[in-house]
Amino acid sequence: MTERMWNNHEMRSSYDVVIIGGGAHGLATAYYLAKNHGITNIAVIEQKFIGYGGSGRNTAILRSNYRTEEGILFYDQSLKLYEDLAQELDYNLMFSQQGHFTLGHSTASMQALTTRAAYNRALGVNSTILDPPEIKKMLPEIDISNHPRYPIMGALYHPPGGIIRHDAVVWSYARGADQRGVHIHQLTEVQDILVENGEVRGVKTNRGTIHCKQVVSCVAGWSSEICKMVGIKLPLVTHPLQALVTTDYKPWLHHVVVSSTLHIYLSQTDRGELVCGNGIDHYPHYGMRSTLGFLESYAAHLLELFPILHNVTVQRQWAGLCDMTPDYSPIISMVDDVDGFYINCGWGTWGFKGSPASGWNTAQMVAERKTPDMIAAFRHDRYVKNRLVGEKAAASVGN
Ligand code: PYC
Repeated sequence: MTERMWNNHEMRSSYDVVIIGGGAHGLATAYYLAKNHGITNIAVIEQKFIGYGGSGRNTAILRSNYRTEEGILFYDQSLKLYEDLAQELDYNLMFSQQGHFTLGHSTASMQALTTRAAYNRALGVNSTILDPPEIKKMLPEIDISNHPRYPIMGALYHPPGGIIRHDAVVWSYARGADQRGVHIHQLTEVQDILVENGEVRGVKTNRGTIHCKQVVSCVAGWSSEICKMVGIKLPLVTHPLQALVTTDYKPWLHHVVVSSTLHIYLSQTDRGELVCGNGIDHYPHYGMRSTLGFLESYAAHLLELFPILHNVTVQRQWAGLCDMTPDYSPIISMVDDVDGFYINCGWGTWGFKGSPASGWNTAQMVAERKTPDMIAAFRHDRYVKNRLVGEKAAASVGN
């Protein structure tokens, strides 16, 4: 009989910590709480099934070539945790540090990419600028001629960037947490968060009330709804982001390629499929349906970069939700007015790549009841204190 990766448990009437959201952030937080801090009386509650949200819908791209010191150091920690994750969790995560190109098609974007390369290198992250012939050497199928509407002027090349199998990351964090005693409750929907005298007392769910003194919200696109339950208003706007996957082809693309001007990114998995994604849809929405408009515009833009793809077959397309913050940096924060409530959200279009560092630091914050230095800049009240951490320039695509 196939061994189950995690177990079903009766829901206890109380836990030390309840984590809302069974995606990579929630599960990584549970795993590191158990592994790093010995806190195991934890419930992870998920309204659908684990990995149903952004963790199962992203395009599995990893990188740390951000723009701000805070962002670069945080995503560098995340990438380093990813480097050891398959070994640590004893699971084949199909991790491939194949290198990541961000193409520049204008003088302004080349200036922005050059600044990022310099900031990255100053903080020990490997990034460099390549000219079109150097790009062509590594991506022989790319069109570097003057024929496309936006000819390629250069690229930010980031060798440690790459891809991983996203669902395997979710499953293996779930298994690692389960093995350490964490309970994972799927199909469990939060209806309210109980607070008395400014302190968390529990979570009301469709399966009964759980008493606890600490609650962590890791629900990405649904964060505004959960935070409303404890009276916190966040400057988040939720947008869909669409992606697609083709049928499988002989390996020909050996690096991740991103063009912010053309609003596209793509990579090829070890199974041969091309995984392709877009910027966010321009309307705030909670819908997760993909559209024909996306498919048409994506195909047109993709063919400008790679004309050889005129015959590919799309296998599937989908959408996920992105919880966008005004400065494009996440919110990982304690809340002064609600003791025991922690927010982990605002991941925008790059939550998946941040999940190990997010889990690591959120776990530390919960265990020590104080904010680790690594995430001190990501407090929720930075928007009213005018301490933004502007990462828009590091977005893969112009959102
Ligand atoms: O920021 O690397 C990124 C990214 C990939 C897909 C969406 N965003």
